[in-house]
Amino acid sequence: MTIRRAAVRLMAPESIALKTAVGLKRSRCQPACQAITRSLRHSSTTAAAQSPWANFTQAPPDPIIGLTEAYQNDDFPQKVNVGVGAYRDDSGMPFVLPVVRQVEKEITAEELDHEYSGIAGCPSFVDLAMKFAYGEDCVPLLEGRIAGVQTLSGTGGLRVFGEVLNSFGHTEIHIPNPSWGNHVPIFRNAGLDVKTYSYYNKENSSLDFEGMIADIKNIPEGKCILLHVCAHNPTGMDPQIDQWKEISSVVKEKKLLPFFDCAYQGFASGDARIDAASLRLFVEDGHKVALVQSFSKNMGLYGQRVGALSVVADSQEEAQRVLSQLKVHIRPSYSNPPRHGARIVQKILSDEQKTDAFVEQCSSMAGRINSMRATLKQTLEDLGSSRDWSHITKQIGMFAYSGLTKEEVTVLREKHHIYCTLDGRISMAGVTSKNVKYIAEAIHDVSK
Ligand code: PLA
Repeated sequence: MTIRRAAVRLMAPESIALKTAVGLKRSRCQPACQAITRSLRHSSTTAAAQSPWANFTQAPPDPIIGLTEAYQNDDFPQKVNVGVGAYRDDSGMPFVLPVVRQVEKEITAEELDHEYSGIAGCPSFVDLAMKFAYGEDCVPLLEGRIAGVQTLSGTGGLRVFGEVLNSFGHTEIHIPNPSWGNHVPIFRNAGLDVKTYSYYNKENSSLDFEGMIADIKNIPEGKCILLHVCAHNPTGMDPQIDQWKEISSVVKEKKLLPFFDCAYQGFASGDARIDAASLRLFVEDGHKVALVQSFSKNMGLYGQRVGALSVVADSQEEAQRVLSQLKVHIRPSYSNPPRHGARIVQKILSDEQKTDAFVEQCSSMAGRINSMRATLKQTLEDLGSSRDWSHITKQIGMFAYSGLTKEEVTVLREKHHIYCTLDGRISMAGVTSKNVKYIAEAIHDVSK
């Protein structure tokens, strides 16, 4: 249905008129009308033959965002969207953090202008975002040797740094298997070859730590490795702190470049202030890391596209050179980032009370997700499911990596109108006390 709608949207006005004309009942279609139809058919054929887009094939829908489109076109009353990782309250509605509402009012009252940002965005936002991730006592931050820019959320930061890597001689990047689906096209479009290292053991629904270490040891020296700071998407399995120490020492041994993606700070432990432990450990170990941060999920600012990219350098002077290169890539890409979302984050993180309120509100989102994990698992057990669902509550963050097969996911979608990604990832953020029973019954039905 999505494809059909998209096709109509793309149709030239004359072909829509043609469709309408040929759709009229034969009895009402007088000779004059038939003549119009003939002429329209002729002109649309000519137009199609001349169209510069004639060889544009229909692309498949995006594996994640495409689900939202399919969900929106579904009229089944009990339909459920557990595709995209966007938080919903217990009534299934998008949630705006009260502290975000509060600062938005303050921003409106200030009657600010809409001048361009600098290429690197709002400097005070970038400073606060970096403090939030690296911690206030981070030595490279205190020494002024971290280059940072505001980005078009996490996705934009990943793309910019992918391009920068590519222009400085990197030909490949190593990401976990599995990883967020969009990592592959982002880095490929930035000109990098995307390779994977082991991360997850499907047999026991756990982190494959041994496989991970073995594969990292096999990455050629000097290559870039992408690591998820916390609440790994899609598996919900993170290394423990001792395991991070081991990863850090192997990464150092192989002189790899660690590139951290931080999209869920606050959704792992529930405390946004301590969720960046992996990143902080790497920085303490002396790695010259790069980091991409997103405020989409933890501050619920999805559509505002607010994030940051930062790079730890050896010296202030080196950080300045790195910064200049980041700007060189941003300027021809989108010139400079939008202001509103950055103003919101800046106002929250520059005020202790507001930061506390944010941490608490983020923690309550994480708490609701956890309670839904427990209810989903319990309901599946109560229904008599013979499968082991213990991983649902072992996993953390926004997603349950359910273990459902592609075929089961397809039935879930077609028979039960429940939309999750084909790899069986369920966005727990879309599970509520009202739909959890329906979801559990449907999962039980497809997995019997
Ligand atoms: N990195 C990871 C690991 C992510 O999961 C996501 C978003 C991003 C970066 C980028 O988010 P941003 O650009 O909004 O900051 N992943 C979502 C949404 C939540 C998506 O696919 O775009 C997901 O459903 O996986």
